[in-house]
Amino acid sequence: MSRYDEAKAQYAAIGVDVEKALQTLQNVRISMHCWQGDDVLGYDSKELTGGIATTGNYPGRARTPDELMADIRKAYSLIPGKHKLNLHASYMITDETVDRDAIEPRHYQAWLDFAKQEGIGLDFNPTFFSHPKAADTLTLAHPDKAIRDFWIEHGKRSRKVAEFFGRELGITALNNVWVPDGLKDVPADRIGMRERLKDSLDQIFAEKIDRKYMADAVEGKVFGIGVESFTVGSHEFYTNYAAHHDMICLLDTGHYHPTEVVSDKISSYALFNKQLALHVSRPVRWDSDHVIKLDDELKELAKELVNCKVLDRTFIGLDFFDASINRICAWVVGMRNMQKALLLALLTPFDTLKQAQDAKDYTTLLADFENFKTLPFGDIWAHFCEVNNVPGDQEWFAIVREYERDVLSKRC
Ligand code: RNT
Ligand code: ZN
Repeated sequence: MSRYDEAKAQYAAIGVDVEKALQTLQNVRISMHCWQGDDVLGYDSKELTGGIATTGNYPGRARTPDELMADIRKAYSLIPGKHKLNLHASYMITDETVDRDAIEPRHYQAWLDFAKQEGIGLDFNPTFFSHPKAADTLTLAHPDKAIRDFWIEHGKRSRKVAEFFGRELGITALNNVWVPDGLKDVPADRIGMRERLKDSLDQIFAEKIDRKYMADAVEGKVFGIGVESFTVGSHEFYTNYAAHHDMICLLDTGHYHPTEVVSDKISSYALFNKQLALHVSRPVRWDSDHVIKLDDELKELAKELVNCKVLDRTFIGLDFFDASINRICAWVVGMRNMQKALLLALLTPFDTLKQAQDAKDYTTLLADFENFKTLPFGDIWAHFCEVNNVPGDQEWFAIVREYERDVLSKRC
């Protein structure tokens, strides 16, 4: 008997159908964020602003679209399954000088071609940062109408790019709006700022676009660097905005208070929303955007997605940016960890556990949860890698090192 067959039998003994779990995992597309590859720089700006930051200067950052595409391809070759790529507007590929209020789908044609070649989907994000008109960390809530109008135009055009991707690829593209707007110190007038943000968003979303092609999301947060005291687009602001406009409130796992967890929010969103969207990140003491580890919260998050049965209506995207390590390694570890967390959840016999919970048999619950931890999950995961023709956990890293030696280290 192979290790996989033995492991499968052990899971069958606790009532888990491993084949079914693997089939479900196979169909989950995770959106890999292009911005881990070049430290969130993009192609139309020189520095990262907006209250987010990368730290470290590990060599090998992708400096051009060709380098970024090559690196993304390398990463995909080490990740089981077919996924999505998450693009930011600042990654337009064109010889023209195009300001953000002038972007058009054709400026992203090269990414569409790339997606078709790779058999992946695309997601999109307007870029409301790293731009002279966002230098004061104010965009859609800016007191100056001319600045707001510039960014409103950018927001409208971004939806068109996302729609183009969705239509061309036959895979719905998520268009996620995050703005950095906030203040360093305590505001005198909170509501005025929020009124302006609300009005700007109303203009951006005024045009109806078929949700089959493009889904709108808005992403809130607690604070950013330099805007520590007040964030216009807070969690409450966007929860309410999204609910009133039948759109998605995207939850970024790094955007809450330190003891607040997104895993606990999934069930509530599941009950009241058609679709959910996530930015999976790992906050370390603050919104630090570390690469996601297979830690308790990631497992809990995946557990909720599976038990709430929302996997097929959740846009799962990753959002971390670490410039202190090999960037391909960052992607591969993050993507594989997200998949591992989902697989662990899919291998959990929720029906049995629910029965114990409803019978108030918390003793069984505790024992079961702990005993599941030593089931041969690694053998199932190894099989999943094998059938997807990608290297196993003990093999992929050598390939990243080789690519680092042959390609990345030559980028100086
Ligand atoms: C910032 C948000 C946002 C960005 C990306 C680059 O705090 O998380 O999603 O990280 O759009
Ligand atoms: Zn995010």
